[in-house]
This record gives sequence, structure tokens and C-alpha cells, in this order.
Amino acid sequence: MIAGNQTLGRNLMPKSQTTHPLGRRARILLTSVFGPYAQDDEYGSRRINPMELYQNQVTRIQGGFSLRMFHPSFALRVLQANIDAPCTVLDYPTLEDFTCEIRDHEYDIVGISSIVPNTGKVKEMCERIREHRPGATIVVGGHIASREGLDGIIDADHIVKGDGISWFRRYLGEDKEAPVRHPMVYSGFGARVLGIDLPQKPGRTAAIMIPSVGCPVGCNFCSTSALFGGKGNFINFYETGDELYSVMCQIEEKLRVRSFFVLDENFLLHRKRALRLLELMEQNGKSWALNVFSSARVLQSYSIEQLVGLGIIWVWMGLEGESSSYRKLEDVDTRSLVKTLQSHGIRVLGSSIIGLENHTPDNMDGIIDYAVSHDTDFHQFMLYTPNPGTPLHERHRRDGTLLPESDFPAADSHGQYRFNYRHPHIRDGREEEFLIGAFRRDFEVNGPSLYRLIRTMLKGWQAYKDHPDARIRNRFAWDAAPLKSAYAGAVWAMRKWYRGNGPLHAKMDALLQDFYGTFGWKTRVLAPLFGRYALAKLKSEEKRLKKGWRYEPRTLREKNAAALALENRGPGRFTIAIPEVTLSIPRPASMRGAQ
Ligand code: B12
Ligand code: SF4
Repeated sequence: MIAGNQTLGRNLMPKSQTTHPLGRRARILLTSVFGPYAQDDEYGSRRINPMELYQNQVTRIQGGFSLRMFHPSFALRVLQANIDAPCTVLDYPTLEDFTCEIRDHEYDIVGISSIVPNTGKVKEMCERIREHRPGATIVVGGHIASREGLDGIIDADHIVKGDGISWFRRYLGEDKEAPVRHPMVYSGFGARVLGIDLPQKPGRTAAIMIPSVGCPVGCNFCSTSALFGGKGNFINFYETGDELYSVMCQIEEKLRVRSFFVLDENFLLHRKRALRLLELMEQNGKSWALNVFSSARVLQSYSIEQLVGLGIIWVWMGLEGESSSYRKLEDVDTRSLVKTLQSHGIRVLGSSIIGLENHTPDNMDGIIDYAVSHDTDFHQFMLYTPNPGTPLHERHRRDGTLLPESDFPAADSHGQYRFNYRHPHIRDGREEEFLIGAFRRDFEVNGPSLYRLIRTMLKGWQAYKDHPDARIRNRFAWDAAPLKSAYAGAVWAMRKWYRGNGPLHAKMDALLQDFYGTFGWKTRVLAPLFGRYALAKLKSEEKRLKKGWRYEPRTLREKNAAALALENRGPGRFTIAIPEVTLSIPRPASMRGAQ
């Protein structure tokens, strides 16, 4: 086990009492911070910091073309799945929901998961717990725990840095060495694009799969790596390809999925495990699709046959910036890598940083052009931000270049607005202009991400529809199913939308012709039918956005079996969706640090 998991906190318990007196009989509430999120308020919500991935930091200026979607808070599900005590999850509550929950229901422990920008919300939640449920122990975890002096800002009993599974097991007197149980949870909900709500059909939404947390690569700015011990460290939940395969089979069966969102910063870095998984998929004819994060260097170390064989359909890859000195990018021609991946149907989300040490107002144009020239399906731009706990933060702290909270609140330090430090070359808030400029140029030159995504999917279908291996062929057929009708209609609508924009109209037109050439008369008939509907929806979505419409996640409430058993005895409890959360794997997965 790596460093971390230490209990800091204001009311440090003496060592002899580091187990809760009720042990596994303690009633636990695990909660995310409260919403609404996409609005400016005194608790730290910000209009430009919605609880969404794409709209927040990827397609934020793409208007009605932006992919809108929420993700459940995975940490809460992972923790709940590994707690035997009665445990309720409250995800994305309003402040009122949260207050009612702690006031009207008995809890012995309230655990809050948060990131640093949401400190103000955690502070408020702790105060409400003290007021309405004074006997409860407050435990706070997640990235917020890296914030210095947190115990002086919030009134919590325990601030847990690092892995919460082992912390909770120890605290509740449960078996610390037991295999990690994986939660059964879909990766997203509420997906919407062009103003159309996408149905959550069984078999089309991906399930979440979390093989490990942390990352041994240890880039200087990376919170994910830092929280779990930094360079050389990570925590593996599943060591072998066999274990992963077993977990995936069980998720496939229970959730009826065939695609997985692998939330592991370096799933492919663990080569032996990934290749064993490939072997098992081949032996058992599994045509799964995987969405992964990967560094460019690691991706390049696999052959395209291996990537396609593993079912990689989507990859999140750090491009960081031209001439950045990150080892993960050494000797990689990222532009040609992106092109190759796309030609095999693999969608790429490229991630670039604005504001590296060598970025200046004078070279910014070139830097943005370079990023845009990748023509990735999606492009995230983020400000170079020293987050607490990272080596970059420590360097700025030593240099005295961090801005104090009074000048720059943590709530604004979310990477989509301003620097939280004095940059050597970029001053006067110009970073915001550069950031928005990067998004805009990517959108104007390359077109909507939806168009690019569909283009890549079509390439994949064209390349693999006649592949000799049925396992591969099946996956591409599954992936391409919406292309012939709905997606062709989306291209038809986008082509109409861009009729006054020569270059983009030409791109959409070429893609539509490619569709017609590939799928023939049926698609020629269906595309305008779907297309007219999509165009009308897009127009009304644009109007709605102009009027200031905001998208917020609905509140999710989930109980484990022990909590449900309690519910059944007590009167007046509200009804709650019951997920299957526990899943043991055949062989114990030890949790250990990296070599
Ligand atoms: C999924 C995700 C999201 C999702 C969902 C967020 C959610 N509600 O869960 C979305 C897309 C909405 C999102 C948004 C943002 N995110 Co985000 N996100 C992630 C991501 C990719 C994965 C988090 C995850 O689920 N990991 C898997 C779980 C199992 O790991 P974990 O959360 O670390 O949990 C473990 C421990 O931390 C601990 N733990 C966690 N909670 C608790 C609670 C208790 C009580 C205990 C005891 C322990 C504990 O135990 C868990 C098991 O080991 C991380 C990067 C990463 N790879 O970790 C960034 C990350 C968490 N996000 C980050 C940021 C900055 C943001 C945004 C501000 C981004 C922005 N501008 O683009 C917004 C904030 C939106 C808002 N209004 O709050 C930062 C946080 C940095 C920091 N120092 O605080 C991260 C680390 C990415 C980064 N930049 O480095 N995010
Ligand atoms: S490779 Fe990615 S996840 Fe790993 S340390 Fe670097 S930025 Fe973080």
C-alpha cells in the first residue's frame, strides 16, 4: 500500500479509537457536494464550471453542438460497493435535499467527496451536519484533501488523503485485505446533443470500469497522480487480466452493456494485464468496446491490431503543448498518431495546456495552431494550474508566486478561467482570452466535434466492415448501427446549418456524400428525415442557450443491501433506486503500490 490514507483533521481521534464505536453497524451517508453547479453563487458554484465534462472543458463554446452529459460520482459508488455497513449514496443533491436527508434520517457517519474548488460547499455542509445531526462523524475525502490548511477551513472529524476504500474498511473494522468489489454503474446519464435527449438504451451506454487509481508517471501538474503518492506510485484494484476479465463479464451480464469506460489513467501502461485481457477476449469471442485514457507514448507502443483487438474506440490523450518536455510525449509524432487512430475508427480526445512556462502572448497563436492542427475529434484546453499536492504547486509555493485566497478564491481555480498564480509571461487575465481563443479556433477550423466523431466512426466502419474476424466485425457493426440513419441525419442537419460557411459546408457535404456512397439509397432517404428534425431541435437549442438555459444533473439516491434492510423496518422513508453494487471477483486482488 502506498503513502496516503492518513487521517489528518481537526478532531484527531486517539489511535486507540480509530475504529468507529458502532463498527459495521454504523449508518453511513456518502454524498457529493450540492448543486446547482452552473451558476454563480456564494458557495463557489460558477456558471462556467458546470458538472459536465464536455460542456465544462471540451465543447464549451460549441453551443447546440456541444455534447451534454453527466457522470455519477464514481468515488461514492466505489466506496459504497466496498462497505458492508448500511450505506446510502446521495449524489448531486441540492442544499435543501442534503439538509433534509441529514435532518430526517439517522446517520452515524457522513462522508463528503469533493475537489478543491468546491471547498465552500463542503464548509457549508459540515456546518449543517453539526447543526442537524450533531452526533455524526464527518469524513471528507477526494482531491480536496490535498488542500493545505483544510482542517482550519472546514469542521470535519477526518480528512482522508488517498484511497478511501481501505480507510473506511479500517474505520469500520471491516476486512482491509478483502478483494475490491466493483460497483455496477453506467458511466453517464442525461446525454444530449443538438438539443436532442439521447435515450439510455441497454447495450449502448458504457459501464464504468476502474482498474486502478493514481498514475506512476507523475507529471508535475497532475493531481490524480499526486493524490495517490505521485511518481512511481498508484493503487491497483485488479492486478491481472484474468481479474479484470472476470469483473467485466459480471458487469456485462448485470448491466447488459458491451462497452466500458475505463477510468484508469494508464490502463494500457500495464501491458501484461492489457494483453492478457486481449487474449481472454479473443478466446471467448468478446466484442467489447473500450474507452480509455492513455499517454501517446504508451499508445504508440501497441500495434494497431492490438488496439483494435482490445476494442479501443475512444482515447483521451494528453498532447499538452508543442515542445513541452513531458516524457510521455517523447519521440511521438502526435499528429500522425491521431490520424492513424482515426483511420481505424478510434475517436481521439486531445488535451492541450494553455500557459506552460514557455508560453507568451507572442507565441500563443502558434501554440494554438499546433494544437488545432491535430484535428482531434474532441479537444480539451485547460490552463496550466498548480493544484495543491502537486510538485508544480510546491514549486510556486516556494517561489511565492501563488495568489492568496483573498485575491483568487479556490472556487475560481478550476482551469477554465484564470491562473491561480503569477505567470512569468502572461498577465492581466489574458489567459482567459487565449483559452477561449483556442476553443474557438478549434471549432472554426475543424467544425463541431459531433461532425468529427461521426467522420471517425464512418472511417472505422469502412475499414473493418468486412474484417475476417467475426469478433472485430461485430463490434464495428454495433458501433456503426446509428450511422446509417440518425448520425447521417445529424450530418445532413449540420450541412444545412453551415450553408453560409464555405469551408465547413464543404466538409459536411463531403461527409454526407461519403455516407450516401457507403450506405446507399436507404440512408439517402433517412438522412433528410432525421436531418430536418435535428435541424429544428438544434435551432431551438441555440435559442434556449441564448436565453441562458443551464443543464443540471438530477439527484441520484442509492442504498446498499444493508441500508435497504434498515429502510424496510423504519416507517416513512422515501423510495430509492436500488443498484446492484457488490461484485466479488474469484481471486483476491491485493492492493499494492507500483514498482
Ligand atoms: C470523473 C471526473 C469528473 C466528472 C465527475 C465529477 C464527480 N462528481 O465525480 C466531471 C466531468 C463532472 C468533472 C468535473 C470537474 N472536474 Co473532475 N475529474 C474527474 C476524474 C477524471 C475522475 C474522478 C474519479 O471518479 N476517479 C475515480 C475515483 C474512484 O477516484 P477518486 O475520485 O480519486 O476517489 C478515491 C479517493 O480520492 C478517495 N475518496 C474520494 N472521495 C472520498 C470521500 C471520502 C469520504 C473518503 C474517505 C475518500 C474519498 O477514495 C476513492 C477510492 O480510492 C478526475 C481525474 C482522475 N482521474 O481522478 C478529475 C478531477 C477530480 N477533476 C478535477 C477538476 C478540476 C474538475 C473541474 C473543476 C474541471 C474543470 N474545470 O474542467 C470540474 C468541476 C465541476 C464542478 N462544478 O464541481 C480535478 C481536481 C483537482 C483538484 N485538485 O481538486 C481532477 C483530479 C482532474 C485534474 N485536473 O487533475 N470531473
Ligand atoms: S500521464 Fe496523465 S495521469 Fe499520468 S501523471 Fe501525467 S498527466 Fe497525470
